[in-house]
Amino acid sequence: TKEHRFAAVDLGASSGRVIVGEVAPERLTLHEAHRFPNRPTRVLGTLHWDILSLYQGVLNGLKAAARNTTHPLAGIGIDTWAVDYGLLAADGTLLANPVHYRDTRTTGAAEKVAETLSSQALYAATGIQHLPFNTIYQLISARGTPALTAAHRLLLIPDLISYWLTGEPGTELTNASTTQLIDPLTRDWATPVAQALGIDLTLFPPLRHPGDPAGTLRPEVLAETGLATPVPVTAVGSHDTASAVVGVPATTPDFAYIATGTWSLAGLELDAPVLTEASRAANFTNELGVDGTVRYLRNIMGLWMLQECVRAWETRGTTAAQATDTDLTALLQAAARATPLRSVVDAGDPAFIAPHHMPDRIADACRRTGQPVPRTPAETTRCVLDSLALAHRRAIDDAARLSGRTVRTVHIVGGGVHNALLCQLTADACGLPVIAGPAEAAALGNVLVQARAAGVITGGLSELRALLHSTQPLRQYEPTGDHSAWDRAAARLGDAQVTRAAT
Ligand code: ADP
Ligand code: LRH
Repeated sequence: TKEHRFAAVDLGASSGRVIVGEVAPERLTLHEAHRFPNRPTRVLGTLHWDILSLYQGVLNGLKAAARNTTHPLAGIGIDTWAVDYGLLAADGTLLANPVHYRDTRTTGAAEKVAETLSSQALYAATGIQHLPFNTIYQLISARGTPALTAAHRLLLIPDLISYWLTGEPGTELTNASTTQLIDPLTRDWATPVAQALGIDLTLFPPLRHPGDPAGTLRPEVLAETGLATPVPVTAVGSHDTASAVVGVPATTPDFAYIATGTWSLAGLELDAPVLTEASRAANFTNELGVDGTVRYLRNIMGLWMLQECVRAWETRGTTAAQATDTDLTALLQAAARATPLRSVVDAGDPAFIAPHHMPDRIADACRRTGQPVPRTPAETTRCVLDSLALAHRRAIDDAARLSGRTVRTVHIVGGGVHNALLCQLTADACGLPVIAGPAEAAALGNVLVQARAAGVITGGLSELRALLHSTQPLRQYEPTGDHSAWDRAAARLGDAQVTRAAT
């Protein structure tokens, strides 16, 4: 059978990549055409995405994909992180550089929203967990700014990249759900919420669904990348986590997933949202998934905590011995030898969202909870990984309880698959087998949705996942150790984590 090649543009908070997937009914192989760093830039106190440099990375990636191919690309799909957006003038000009969700401009916005709409009413209407940077809070904070006042159109980040490639505006549904402006029951705009908050929904172009056509590459993009005309762009699960969940190689229905990268997104795939008060109080989200599914999950700080520690240790100008210790592989080996569960922190705590001073903030949290303060990079790394594993277990237990489901297997996908210690600790904490892989699940989910839309493969999510299971390298971790040690570690954190969302 003939193979078809699809390019996945996958922009994560730590790196962007263009990955080419070769697909035939029984075959699926990936190769990375290009990877580039994603480094936010602070300008006059505001943290921005360097969006043009990211777009240049996309173009370079498509050029590399064109160079390495003997036959033409059958399509392109784009997924990125959620919630952020660019504002356009009527002629399509970008009015301001997109602001990073870790910027502090949204401080106080939730309180402002609560004056018009209670958190109960907001959750009942949208099913979205409270995160300080949800798009509604960004829009409330940006009210009255020159860019928002002048804006003719708002494009979420993947839709912005797609628009620059094709000239065709749209709003892809899975990512639109993270704005907190979508009703998870109708899977359409939550007009009453927008009206109550004075948010103008006409800024958003019409909704697109994963698998819908999203235009073809513009002539100047073809010229710059050397691709043969015409190359279609297809809407995929444009929220990276939606594509990553498609990329979970599950073979049974009783699985939980953890998409690990800059964030850990841990939860279940459901057919319908859970909008109960208990679910709101536990801060679970009902983001929309591919094929009518709901991604019932909780955001956990993720490997961001480790990335920021490493950055702090590097910039502190460490001694030669400590510098070797901050090399990621060496650091993880040392962390594996460190005392288990010596101190843990709440990896769901929004106190860890902002950049800078991560080792100090971790030390403070240990001190506050009466636990030993980690003294070395290895001890701090162990504390982060133990804490992530504990938060993974908590999210999966809570998701199962709140949705009435049973979990027998945990799938880990994303960059954390490369971290064997994190995978093992997660198996130990959950007391369940962990299947780790693929690391590039978002790119795979992106490619599979394109390939199905093009008619190269057929079936629902279980057929797509069977193809992943039979073609991608996976590694299984069995739970080990004394399970009650995790209960005791959880008890040290007290009730602070349970009650946070309810306030
Ligand atoms: P994002 O998509 O959010 O940018 P990724 O899924 O690419 O994130 O995951 C990035 C993280 O994966 C890194 O911060 C790092 O902790 C982890 N990672 C990547 N490669 C390795 C590796 N070889 N060993 C250990 N960890 C790794
Ligand atoms: C992961 C992710 C996550 C969002 C966050 C903003 O990349 O998309 O699902 O909550 O970034």
